[in-house]
Amino acid sequence: MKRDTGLILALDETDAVKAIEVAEAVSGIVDAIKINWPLIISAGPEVITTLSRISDVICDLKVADIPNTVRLIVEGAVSRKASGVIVHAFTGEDSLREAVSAAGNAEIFAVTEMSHPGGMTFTAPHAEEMAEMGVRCGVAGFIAPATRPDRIRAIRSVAGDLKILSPGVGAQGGSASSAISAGADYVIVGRAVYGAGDPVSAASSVADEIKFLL
Ligand code: OMP
Repeated sequence: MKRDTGLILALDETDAVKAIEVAEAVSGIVDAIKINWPLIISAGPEVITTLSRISDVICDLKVADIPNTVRLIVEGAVSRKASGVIVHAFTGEDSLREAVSAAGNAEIFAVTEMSHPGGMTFTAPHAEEMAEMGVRCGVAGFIAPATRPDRIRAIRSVAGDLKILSPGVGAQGGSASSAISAGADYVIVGRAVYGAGDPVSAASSVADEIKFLL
């Protein structure tokens, strides 16, 4: 995945036509487009391949399952041209290793701690342990919360040179510049871009905010 702007669009738009329009409009500003269940359920998994012609696509499937099921899901996403897949780390080492092996040349990003307040209850207390495990398993990087920049710092101290992608900017209250300053390589931004009246201008303003920090 390139790192020209440090911005990843979270395309949770459920109208497939609008989603493709937004993806095309911001493709020159974002380093990748992350899609999650809302778009995949409404548009079908072919949307992965369609979007891959516009940008690198990260499939945020938050995979959390036994190793065999993890393999089947990751292989399915990669065969449709996903460049990356997001999986939960809490499922443990065997599932995480299987994800990395099934991904081949695609990248696996492991969620260590979720960005919403509920993420503090069960994920945050174990986030560093999960990141250590992720390093051992060969993941490409981690998802760490822009809503809590101190926690990005904590994950960076374990992650070494691996990538950190931070959601929670804008609609969830986090700031892009604080996340990058705390050690994130990319910010993931959804509603503040695709839900804006002018998504191109919204994406540009996030990119401008962080360009001197990358
Ligand atoms: P907005 O809140 O609209 O910017 O969207 C954030 C995106 O990041 C959504 O697609 C979430 O599912 C995703 N996300 C989080 O918000 N928090 C997390 O802890 C992890 C993710 C993720 O894995 O991308």
